[in-house]
Amino acid sequence: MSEVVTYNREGSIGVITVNYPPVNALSHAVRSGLVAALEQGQKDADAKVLLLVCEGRTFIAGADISEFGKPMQDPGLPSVVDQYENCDKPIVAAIHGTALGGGLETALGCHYRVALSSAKVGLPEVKLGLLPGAGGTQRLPRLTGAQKALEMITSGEFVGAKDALALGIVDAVEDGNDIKAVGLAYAQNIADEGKPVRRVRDLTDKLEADKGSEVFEQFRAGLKKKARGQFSPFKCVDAVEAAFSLPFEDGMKRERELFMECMESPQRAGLIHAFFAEREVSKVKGLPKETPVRDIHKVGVIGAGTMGGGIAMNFANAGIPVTIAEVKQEALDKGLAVIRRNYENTAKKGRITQAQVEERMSLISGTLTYDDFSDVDLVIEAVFESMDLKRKIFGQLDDACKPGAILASNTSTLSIDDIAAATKRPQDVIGLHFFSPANVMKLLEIVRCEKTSDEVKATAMALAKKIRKVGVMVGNCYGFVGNRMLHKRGAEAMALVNEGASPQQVDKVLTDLGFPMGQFAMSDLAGIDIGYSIRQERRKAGEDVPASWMDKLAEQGRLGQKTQAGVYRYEEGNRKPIPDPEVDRVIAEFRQEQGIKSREITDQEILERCMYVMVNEGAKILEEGIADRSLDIDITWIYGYGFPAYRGGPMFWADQIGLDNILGTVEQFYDDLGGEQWKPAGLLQELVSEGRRFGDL
Ligand code: 3H9
Repeated sequence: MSEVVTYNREGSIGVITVNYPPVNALSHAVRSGLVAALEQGQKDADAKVLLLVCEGRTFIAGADISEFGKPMQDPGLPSVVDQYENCDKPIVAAIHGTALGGGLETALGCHYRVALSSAKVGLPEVKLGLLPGAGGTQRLPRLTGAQKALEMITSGEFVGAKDALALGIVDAVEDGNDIKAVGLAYAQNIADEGKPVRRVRDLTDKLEADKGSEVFEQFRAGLKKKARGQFSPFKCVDAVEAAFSLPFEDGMKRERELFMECMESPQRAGLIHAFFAEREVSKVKGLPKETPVRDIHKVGVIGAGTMGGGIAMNFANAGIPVTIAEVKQEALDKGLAVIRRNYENTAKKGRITQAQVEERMSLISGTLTYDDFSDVDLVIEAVFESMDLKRKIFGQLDDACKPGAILASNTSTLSIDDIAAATKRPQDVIGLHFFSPANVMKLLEIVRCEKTSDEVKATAMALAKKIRKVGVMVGNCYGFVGNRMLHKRGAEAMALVNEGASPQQVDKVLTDLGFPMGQFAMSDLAGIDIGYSIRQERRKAGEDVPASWMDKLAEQGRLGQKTQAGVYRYEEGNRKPIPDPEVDRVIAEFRQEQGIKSREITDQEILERCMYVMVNEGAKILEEGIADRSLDIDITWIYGYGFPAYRGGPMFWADQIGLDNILGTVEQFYDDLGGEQWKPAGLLQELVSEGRRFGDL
């Protein structure tokens, strides 16, 4: 008897129960158990109707992702689902939590579906570089028609129980928490009414209605923009289309072929790495799971600029009151007005209601004095990058805030240890580095100081979750993980332009790789003054930061999108970067001043110089213990800078390219170009000599 799937009878209902924590994933043991329990149910003469129900927090959340990439053991899921569908006794699936991927496909193989109103269903395989491979692409459209099936399968988004009912995915929705009781009552009803088996595969009316529809071409065209560079979304459309053009059995065969193509694609490997990495980053090395966390009931933010405002919105969105401090009333009013406008815009798009706009705004207040921070549990400073200013502020906060309040800085480059030293509570100081736009980007880089207490670290990690961010714990150094690598890439991008490339050529290589925007479009978004003031700070600190044509742009007031001119120019109300001959002129003038003779630069050189410099720096970051694992770097880049998740992050990508290839090129650049950034990282050399990869660390 399987331990993870059991069979027992309650009255005339044969109950098949899956109990495989944490999410009842369809591992080999669960698949075998499902088949064995079904056989028992079929043989059990007293069972009139069968009920499939799960223990724990959720219905089956999908295939066991950790088995992908390894040889599949029989029974395969499509066969399990077929056996359920072919059963001659009616089977009811009772859904709570989430029925996802193979989980929903199993439920679709059952003859009736009842769900708790809190449940959600979805086919998120596309987010793993796959498509539903156990009949989901063939059965779902038979219930919902083409449009909705395509929406769900190509986006991977979940649908709430009530919507699922309206779409015909489930047959009934019940309030309450006791899924077994709900399932038993529903199954009893089926038994009492003598309802027959009802196989989704046999439904044809929705198929007839959408046969020959243009919706498939429309989806393909839409995906060319939305899913640029991705493999599986297009295969999802092909598979769903097969449901409309082929008989069920042939459609299933087509689904399998397309599923295997996805399974073998490197994008599947990248996305699955990203899935597990996202969960691993929450487990911080050396920070016990049971570390106590402090309650965060009220938050203060210093600075009502773009960053401060965006940070404040995260807390209001999570229902946490937040007070923003500014120096002048005018700046405060302006900042609060921008926040309101952002919420109003979201409401206009229908993503929140007007009542939610008011509710969130009511949680945000403004002040001109830190005296109002006497009762906050956490303050996040988000003023511009000046060490003198930040140290002054932290000294004042130390006096104004109650003991135990956490003092955090949103600095993107400066030493948190130096900031902490301006207080008498360095154990309560931490870096909370948000990414622009702070209310949108999912990454929160959490920077531990030398003296940050475990409790404060654990509180920051828990807080990230609460405000729906992915928190990555990193060590303190210039730029931490993300910006330290970004600045190396930025310097290289700038050097490539000095040598002869155009900003748009550099950006195109990066967007072709899958970044949503290139280095220079990103500078325009963040504001050219930010990089400029960082360079000026470093120059002030005595570092040798070379002059650049970007300094000239900043000095001319071309600050990026906010002034409608930066490295590119922008039209009113449009964020699309447009190449500007004026910038070409500034670059040409700069080359002339520096005595640089420009040369033709290939896209391959741009790719290698922009990306390998990051990988080499990432290796140094690992060597120094600034990041604990290469997956921390991968997640930082996926969620902070839009690194294409289907390439798994820069370090995973490097493993795919081959570290020996990368080291060879890095060594070549070190010889040809020189510079500390090209000095091969010891760790990279070590891994190559041992034939290992970052993923093996
Ligand atoms: C599929 O079904 C293919 C089929 O069409 C065809 C087959 C032929 N497998 O996220 P959490 C682990 S593809 C293995 O922190 P939450 C997860 O790693 C699959 N493990 O919890 C974590 O482990 P740990 C389609 C899984 O409450 C723990 O469970 N399904 C799986 O925030 C808790 O996860 C999906 O893509 C899995 N399928 O969210 C669903 N799922 O504690 C993917 C989770 O050791 N899963 N784990 O770190 C999810 O979206 C979320 O996990 C879920 C729960 C919403 C279920």
